[in-house]
Amino acid sequence: MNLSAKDELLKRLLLNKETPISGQEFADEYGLSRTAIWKYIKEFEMDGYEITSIRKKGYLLTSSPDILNAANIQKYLMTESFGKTIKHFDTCLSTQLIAHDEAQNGADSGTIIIAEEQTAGRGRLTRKWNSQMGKGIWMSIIIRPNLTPQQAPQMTLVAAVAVTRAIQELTGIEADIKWPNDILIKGKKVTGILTELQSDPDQVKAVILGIGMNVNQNGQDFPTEIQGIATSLKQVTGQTVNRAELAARVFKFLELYTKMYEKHGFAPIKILWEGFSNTTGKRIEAVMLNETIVGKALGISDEGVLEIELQDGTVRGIYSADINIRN
Ligand code: BT5
Repeated sequence: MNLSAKDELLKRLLLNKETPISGQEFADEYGLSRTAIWKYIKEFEMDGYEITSIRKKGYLLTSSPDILNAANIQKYLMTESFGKTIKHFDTCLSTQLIAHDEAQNGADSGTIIIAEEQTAGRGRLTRKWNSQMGKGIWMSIIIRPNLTPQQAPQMTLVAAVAVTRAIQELTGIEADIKWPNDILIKGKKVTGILTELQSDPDQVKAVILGIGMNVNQNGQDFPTEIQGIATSLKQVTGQTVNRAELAARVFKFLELYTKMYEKHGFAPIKILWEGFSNTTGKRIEAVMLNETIVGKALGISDEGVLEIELQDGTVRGIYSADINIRN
């Protein structure tokens, strides 16, 4: 996707911490004047970036206010273990890939892999996840709960409740959860969750919980094909949201609810989840790999399985599907 010249300039400054970016070359490349570039630099400085100008060489970013590195996030941390280890990347293919490697190499539960940009961010199945530089929170959390592989999909619901509570606490916005992994605001997706596993046949070794949160995008920042279905917290609140603080809140609730889940099972999570669900009681369509069914969503079972009442009164449990709400 095409970034605006201003976003592209910021991206280059963020990615080239050693090599100055030549204002003249950038101006030539984009057909802009030197003054236009200088104005962008002043705007970045107004936003809290510190930029040094090196004579005859160009601009170098020396400090950034809104970077998701350990130092910035840990300022806000309120947890025992989640977020104590944070590995931050300016850019990567997908934080899921890195987290899988880290988990394989014995990373502790609560380890976070977080990136400013993903160039091959992924959703469920083979879908893509748009992860623009500096605008969202793209992270994977390694959790080692005591679970069987059959129970693991419940971690998606634990994470959905944690994200929704974090958004509510920081911004006051009540988001909805659409089973199983979408967080929506006014029907548009603000966060997606991807739960992957490393497991023995009867014991989970690690849950790799991928969370993608749209935070500071403007509408036109999204690729056209998702502009109608995606939203960001900035679009909803009209204000830039502090990503580091939001990430720390997510860790707080994730740690709290993971502990609650391990200690008391799924029942308390189910109660919280149902309070945020936008599906319960509605007529929905569940699109699965081999079939699509329509019925009334009754809610989730004690295992986190979505229960749908079909026209003939029978109840079907759905383990994995895309849900569309029908009238
Ligand atoms: C998801 O998949 O919603 C899971 C997304 C998980 C992303 C995180 S980011 C950190 C970690 N690293 C990764 O590589 N992934 C995880 P799914 O339910 O399959 O939804 C994917 C669909 O959402 C796409 O097909 C698009 O229609 C839409 N989409 C893509 N990018 C989006 C965005 N930024 N905001 C809203 N919708 C988006």
